[in-house]
Amino acid sequence: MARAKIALIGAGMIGGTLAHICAREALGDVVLFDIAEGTPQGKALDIAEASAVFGQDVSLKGANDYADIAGADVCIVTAGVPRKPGMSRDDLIGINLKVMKAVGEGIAKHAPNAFVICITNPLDAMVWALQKFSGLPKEKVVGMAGVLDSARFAYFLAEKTGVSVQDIHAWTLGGHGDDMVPMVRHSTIGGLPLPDAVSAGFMSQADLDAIVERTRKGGGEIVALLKTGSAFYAPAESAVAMARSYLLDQKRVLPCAVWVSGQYGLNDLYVGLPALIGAGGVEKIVEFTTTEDEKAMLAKSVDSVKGLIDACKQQDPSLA
Ligand code: A3D
Repeated sequence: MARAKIALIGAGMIGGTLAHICAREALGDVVLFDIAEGTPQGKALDIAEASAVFGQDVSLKGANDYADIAGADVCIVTAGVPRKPGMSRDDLIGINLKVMKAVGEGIAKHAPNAFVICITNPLDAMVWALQKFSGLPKEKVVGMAGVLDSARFAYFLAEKTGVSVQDIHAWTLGGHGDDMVPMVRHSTIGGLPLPDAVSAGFMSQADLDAIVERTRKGGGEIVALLKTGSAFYAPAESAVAMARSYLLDQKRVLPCAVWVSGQYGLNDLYVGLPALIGAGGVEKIVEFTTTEDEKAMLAKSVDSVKGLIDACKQQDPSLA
């Protein structure tokens, strides 16, 4: 059987890391696409040479022409610019919206059957715009943010409690901004919901509150340390988890930015919710029970997403 074809649109820090992970685990043949000449070719060749050491027979190609992504099964989009210190994700709209238009048209023309994972920020607005520009089915266009935000939440919990990351299940819903919603009641340590884990002495309430706050600001913490860009290892791992679930029909339930049509009382936008990802793309959105507090936090986060979408519509009237 032919290997899957994975097109990585954007060959920067996340794109290169994605290519390396996909090749190492032979998830598929990889095409790295970028407007910068030489960068995708150089990274593809470097990883192809590494394949003789890690021992996988996948093909890697660098490209500056959309024709090279033809027939891709998965497209992962990181094209655009990342944050620099002092910038919010929202500051990126002007540049990245234009990039989404070019990328959406390229995917529509050459890989219309692909499962598309957007990573470009501001995520919830860019995935919305990418779906509009590409015209691909909404269940085949998703955004990666929740897996990353939830991974940060899980890691901080593991670090504080000393429990293996494998036995921590953390959920972060809503938009990918500082008002994202870490779901404390639905996240578990060894099966214990976090409030019960506090009662059982795994950590104090103050520790848990600090972790929730650190999770919300997790992206900014890395930007401040790196100074020249944003996180790339954990974002790449997170997107590969989503691509793998689609390609292998694993039907994992992962927090992703998905199109809502009534779930959680929301309509007509992309927002981070638990989604079952299988061969059909987003096959189901899982609805958690929510308290009044959780509903209010989600509503606040959704308001921020709506604000970003309005800003996109103002910048590009064809989206209105
Ligand atoms: P970077 O290393 O700058 O790579 C971006 C690449 O996009 C560069 O190689 C550019 O040449 C390329 N590019 C620019 N315009 C185009 C175009 N029109 N077509 C094709 N390629 C183009 O950035 P990065 O890889 O660190 O980050 C990429 C994006 O992901 C940024 O928008 C980040 O803000 C975003 N990001 C999102 C998350 C989420 O959790 C959602 C996390 C981390 C980064």
